[in-house]
Amino acid sequence: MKYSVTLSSFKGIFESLTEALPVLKKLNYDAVEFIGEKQSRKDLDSFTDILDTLDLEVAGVTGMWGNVSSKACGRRLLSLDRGMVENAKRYVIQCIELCRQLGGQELNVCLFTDPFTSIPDFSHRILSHKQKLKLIEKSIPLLRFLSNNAKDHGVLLLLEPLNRYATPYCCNAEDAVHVCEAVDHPSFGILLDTFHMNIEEDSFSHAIELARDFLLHMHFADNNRKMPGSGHLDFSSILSAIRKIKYQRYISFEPNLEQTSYLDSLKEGIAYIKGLNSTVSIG
Ligand SMILES: [Mn+2]
Repeated sequence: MKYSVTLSSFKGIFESLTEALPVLKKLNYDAVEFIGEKQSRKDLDSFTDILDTLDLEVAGVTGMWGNVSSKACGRRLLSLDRGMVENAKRYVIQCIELCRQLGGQELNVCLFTDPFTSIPDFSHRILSHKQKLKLIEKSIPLLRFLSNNAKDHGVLLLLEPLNRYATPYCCNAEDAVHVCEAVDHPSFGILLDTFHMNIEEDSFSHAIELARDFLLHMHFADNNRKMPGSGHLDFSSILSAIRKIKYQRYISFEPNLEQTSYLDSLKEGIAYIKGLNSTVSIG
């Protein structure tokens, strides 16, 4: 198992992303997930130079979707406005290119639509599951097109189910598997995130088992979006389930970090997961 951290977690902590790299190396992380936003050639070059010096890998690129920024709000793969979909398509293509340049393996996509059609469905009772699937299914040809682009660049495109408070479209492993089967492309798979799973899945192990043929990346955060061990998620059962399906790809931590405590959180979080992983039983 290899361990990575999303660089988006350091927002507000460091002025430059490169400052996080020696810290992560010192704490024995293997890799980082780069932020899916445009970078200057100069910044990218200095970033890759430091990675090489420290012998750190790039796991992939974290797609910036939804309300994380004003730009991200306009990336709507499920929009009814073709211009908006084009915008999201261009964004994915740029991130695939960025991922290739950095030697990363994967980019996550999340499914958002327009605010006027997406009445905040925080209860999952406003729109029926059938209505949601119908809109999601419209994106299949585009997802297949983007998977071809990803394949040409040696990158995997991974669908990440989010919880209902982010988007009501594709919130669990079952919906993601449905999309994967329809897209039917070797470069298209699934990313499961324990924070979102905690809200949407009936059971961690059932969801992991369900997604087993497509599961190519994982985001780890506790129920409070902090590092594992800071909340009450049962990471032994999560690790046990991913060992059972012989998942051997990255565990990428995606916590909210604070200026005053990020060092201890990163140190304790990885120690906690490594400790559980060495004692957990399979199954
Ligand atoms: Mn995530």
